[in-house]
Amino acid sequence: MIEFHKFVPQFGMRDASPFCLKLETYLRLAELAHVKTQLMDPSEAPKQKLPYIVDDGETIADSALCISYLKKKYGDPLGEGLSPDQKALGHALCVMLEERTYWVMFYTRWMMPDYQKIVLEAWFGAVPAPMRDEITKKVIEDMKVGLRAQGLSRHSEDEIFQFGIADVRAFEDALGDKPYLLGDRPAEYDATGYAFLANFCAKPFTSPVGICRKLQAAHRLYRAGGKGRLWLERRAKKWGPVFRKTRRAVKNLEHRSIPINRPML
Ligand SMILES: N[C@@H](CCC(=O)N[C@@H](CS)C(=O)NCC(=O)O)C(=O)O
Repeated sequence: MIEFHKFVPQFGMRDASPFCLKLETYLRLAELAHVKTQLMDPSEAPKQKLPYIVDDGETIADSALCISYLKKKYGDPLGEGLSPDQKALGHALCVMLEERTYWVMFYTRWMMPDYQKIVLEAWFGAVPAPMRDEITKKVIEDMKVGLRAQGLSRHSEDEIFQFGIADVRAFEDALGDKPYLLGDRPAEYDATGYAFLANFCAKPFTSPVGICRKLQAAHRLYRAGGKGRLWLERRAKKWGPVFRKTRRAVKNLEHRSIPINRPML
């Protein structure tokens, strides 16, 4: 049996990590039986990141490497009938979401003060006070170094959101009004698409990217097309007031400088 190591459910989602939600969605779409181990701390993971799987004594870390292993070992039912150019499109869009758009999400959650408070409370709230302050300070400092090395934090917040909106629009345009990225049947790329769209639309986090009307429409389309194979994420009611407050703040930002409903870049 495949052992799937992921984070605990958070913020009304099965996983607030888009990479874990991607792999969980893939396992479900490919109908691969698995058992879940839900963790708070990825430091014991083979690459100190989640997700990873253990199968027949073999450990594979990284969602893309896991999917590639699973396809080799159990077959590729989601890839049947796809042409090389369809696969190339799916691959390129997923790499965009994972390697660039992800950082916009990361910035929103960990660098915007209102959300930073929420994620720190969710992940480190149980740690005793003096130690908690020390740990969270170090975590945020390390993240800042990471974001600077990656390059995103060298831009203004408006520019960061412009990148995010351009990315999700590219994905939405490719999705069009089809139920899945490449047509009527889900492909592996829909696991990534769904995981990122769900995470961008999730409460309490929002940003000009998350409230982009087209993004929400694409997410709705996925949920409808999924007919239970992809999930309708639960609404996290308790975050309502924070969501409303930050949504107002984001709307002001939108009016100030981000032409959300007009072509950008
Ligand atoms: N490329 C990896 C990315 C995994 C990843 O970045 N996971 C994050 C959560 S979204 C993580 O475990 N971070 C913990 C850390 O960096 O300490 C994959 O596809 O699995």
